[in-house]
Amino acid sequence: MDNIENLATRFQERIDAGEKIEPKDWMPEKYRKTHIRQISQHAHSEIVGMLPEGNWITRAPSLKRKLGLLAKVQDEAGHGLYLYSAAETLGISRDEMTQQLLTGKAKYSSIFNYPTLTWADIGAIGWLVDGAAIINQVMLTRTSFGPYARAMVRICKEESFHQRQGYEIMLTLCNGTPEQKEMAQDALNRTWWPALMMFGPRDEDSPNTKQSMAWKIKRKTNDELRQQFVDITVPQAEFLGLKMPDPEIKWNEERGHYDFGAIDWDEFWQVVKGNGPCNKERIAARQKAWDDGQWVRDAALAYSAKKSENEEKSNGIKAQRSEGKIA
Ligand code: BYC
Repeated sequence: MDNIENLATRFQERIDAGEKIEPKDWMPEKYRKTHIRQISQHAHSEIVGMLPEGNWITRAPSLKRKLGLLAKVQDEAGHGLYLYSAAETLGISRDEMTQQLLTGKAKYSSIFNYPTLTWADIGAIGWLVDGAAIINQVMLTRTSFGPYARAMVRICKEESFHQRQGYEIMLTLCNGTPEQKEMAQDALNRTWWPALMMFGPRDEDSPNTKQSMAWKIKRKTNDELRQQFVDITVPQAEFLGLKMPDPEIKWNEERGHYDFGAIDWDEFWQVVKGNGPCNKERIAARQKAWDDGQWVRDAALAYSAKKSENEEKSNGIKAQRSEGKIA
């Protein structure tokens, strides 16, 4: 009989060898809990993330833009559903995860607690928010838990369409009237710092990174991914002819990276704790969706109870027939 220590050693050997861990494999309790936390929070982010963008579906400036945005928002719903399913393989139900979101026990990405004030915000979200998400999620296609890694492959393909549609909106605005360009600049100014915060706290303030790196849940640290995002995005802003809202951004030849200014970590933690500009509105919207969906859940449960009752009845009749009790 294997003791816990042997199992844990064997588990780490599998991780080190690059094997995927599957739901029925033995895993340390903390590995399971970390995944439930991260995957469910990721799922909540996808679902809550539909709200700021959904706000613009009826006001998109053309049919083409409306179709693109509708498709994107529907994709986010799909991402949330794959991720909830991946978390369910670890022994938590969808209802429990939803309750954790509604009661504030589970977080969702800080970025979705900011408002979308103009159409340019839809461009900035696609370009910067999906751009940041891809950098984080490409890493997660190589995460050690099989269902999470596999969900990420498809999600990344869709995110890359989202990023391009956002960048194309920005490009159109930047090639438009001076007012349109100003709108794009304003959206960049407001989205830039919150997008950098998406990667989480600095490595030295990140309590989960060390263990998550050892278990290959994370393959890169928060700061590494943030730097990668800055390096990719600054030239894209230059191509748009926009000014980065950070006077300290400068190419550092020695490091081979862009240097950038200090992030306002007080703002980040305030938003994470529920005090951002839209936290209350977002949770109220999710609570309303949950309450409005009660009749659907009731109907589905009633249908399933009736179906199993009918099946039991028909199995009973079949059994009596085979025993010759009835014709
Ligand atoms: N916002 O030790 P750390 C999308 C929390 S959606 C809020 O570094 P970890 C999209 C963190 O949870 C994409 N909370 O944590 C959708 C932890 O608290 P708990 C969303 C944050 O987990 C619609 C504490 O701070 N992507 O693309 O090692 C439309 C300490 O942090 C944030 C994902 O969810 C934050 N930004 O690393 C458009 C990716 N950052 O849980 C687009 C999956 C940190 O201990 N998640 N916290 O109470 C991850 O990769 C990691 O969980 C993180 C944080 C890098 C986010």
